[in-house]
Formats: sequence, structure tokens, C-alpha cells
Amino acid sequence: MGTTVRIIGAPMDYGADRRGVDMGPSAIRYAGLADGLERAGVDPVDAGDLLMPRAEERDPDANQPSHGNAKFLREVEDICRRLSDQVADALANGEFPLVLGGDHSVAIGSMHGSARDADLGTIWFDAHADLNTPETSPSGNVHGMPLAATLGRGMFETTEWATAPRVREDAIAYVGLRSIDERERELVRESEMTAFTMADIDERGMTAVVEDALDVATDGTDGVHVSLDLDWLDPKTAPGVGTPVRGGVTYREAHAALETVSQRHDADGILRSMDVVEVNPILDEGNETATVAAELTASAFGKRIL
Ligand code: 6HN
Ligand code: MN
Ligand code: MN
Ligand code: MN
Repeated sequence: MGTTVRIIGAPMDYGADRRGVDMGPSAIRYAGLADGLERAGVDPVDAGDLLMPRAEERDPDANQPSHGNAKFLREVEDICRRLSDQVADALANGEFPLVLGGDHSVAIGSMHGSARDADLGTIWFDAHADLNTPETSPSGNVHGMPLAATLGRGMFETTEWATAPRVREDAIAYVGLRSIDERERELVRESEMTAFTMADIDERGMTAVVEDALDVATDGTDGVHVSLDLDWLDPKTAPGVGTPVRGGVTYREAHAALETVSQRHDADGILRSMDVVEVNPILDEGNETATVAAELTASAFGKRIL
């Protein structure tokens, strides 16, 4: 019996300015996710989507934190609480939780669930650092804050989301950074995380960079969480995202990266949980971004050419 992958849809769009990312889970399923996973030799089971109220029914500023700016924070927290339970349930059943976003704030919930019974390493495939706090965020969008919430930075220090030390800060590796806000840069510099930027990929090649990221994420941890933000890719390859940044990774580099992850998983069973986030079908061209998302997810589980 192969691994059972529990697909958990989290159509969250409270964390981003651009509506449409709530349609991500449907689009990724429609693009053939389950078939791709089966071809990669795992057994997908679909848990459906978490139910959530439409953003239009809510006031983004109704429950702002006492300092700083974090729109829809209470709504994000409510969904993340339920998502954390689902992820922890899947793991308790011996299944692999695969969370389909939704915007990147879903990672607050999936990492919280994944780190309940494990010391967690993390690979963050993203153009952005997602380390703003409500105090530093230029946008007030919580999708730019998930790692700050998880690491208990700023006003998140006293919240339930501060999952460190089980989410091990020194076992987090960014891959592909190219857009960091001014105050966020200080937070990244002062952190214990390892940051591989696009320049590192240019210089050393994707495979070598991901091997190093895997060394960081597996050092002294029980398993690895992979968070895949589709804006990691170049907007020409993945146009359907709310915060595109030119100069991103190519289609082939992206596959090389996820295949490197899968090879390490085959050897050492390192993977524990995964998010696939920020697919926005309204901004997409012919469901291309969702298709890339589905293919890359299959690659993480070992889609093979031969
Ligand atoms: N993402 N750093 C910007 C902000 O608003 O905090 C962009 C964040 C993008 C977040 O793509 O997951
Ligand atoms: Mn992100
Ligand atoms: Mn341990
Ligand atoms: Mn991003």
C-alpha cells in the first residue's frame, strides 16, 4: 500500500487583496491533481473544502489587532484553527495532508497542525518572505505574514499560532526569494532561517540549492513541511497569482526542485505535509497556473519520466 494523500481544500481569500484565490482548490482539482498523484504512485483521498463565509459578508476591519494592521485576522484564525485540526487528523490516521489554498495565510493552520507531534523543518518556495507582522506590513494582508505568525513575531508572540520551537526556525529554508519589503528585510536578516534567493539559483543551479535547503530542513527535525506559493514561478509560466514578481523560476527549474524533494523523500521519508497556494483562476490564462500547481505536486511525490 502506497501513501494515502488527504487533499484538504482551503478556499481562503481573507489574506489577500485580490479576490479569486478562493477558487484555487477547484481549479487545481480540475487540472488533474488526483490523476497526477495516482500516476506518482500515491493514493489520493479528497476531504473536500473547509466551509467559510464569503469575504463580502465580513468587514475586514471589524477585528483589527490592537496595534498594526491585519485585515480579516479573526476570520483567518477561525479557518486556521479548523485547518490545523484536519491536518493533525490526517497525520494521526497515517495519511499525508496536502492543503490546497487559498492564499498563503492557510500555512498558519497547516504548520500548526503538522507541528503538533513533530519537530518540523520547512521549505518555503516563494518569491516573498511572508515574514511581515501586523506592525511591519505595508498592505495589512495576512498572506504576507504566515511565517511571522508561526514564529511568534511581533503581536503574534502571545497567540496560539506561535508554534516554535516545534516549528524549528533554524530549520526553515527559503528558496527563490526576490521580493522583500523594507522592514521585512531586517526580520529575515535577524532570523535564524536560511534564505536562498533567485541569485543563488542563478549562480549554483536549482538542484544544488534545493539539496542545501533539504539539509537545513532535515537537520534534527522529524519531518519537512513544503509550502509552495505559485508566485515562486515566473509570471510567464504561472500568471494566475495575485502578487506576481518577474524574474521567477522557470517551469523546468520548478520541476527539478520538486523532483529533488521527492528523491530525498524516497530515500529518507522526509515529507510530512504540504501546501499549494495562491492560485487565482480569475487572473489565470486557461487554467495554466492550476495545471502547473497540479504537476508540481505530483513531482513532489515522484512523478517519473522513465
Ligand atoms: N504571498 N510582502 C507583501 C505584503 O503585502 O506583505 C506581499 C506578500 C505576498 C504574500 O504571496 O503569499
Ligand atoms: Mn507566499
Ligand atoms: Mn523530535
Ligand atoms: Mn508569494
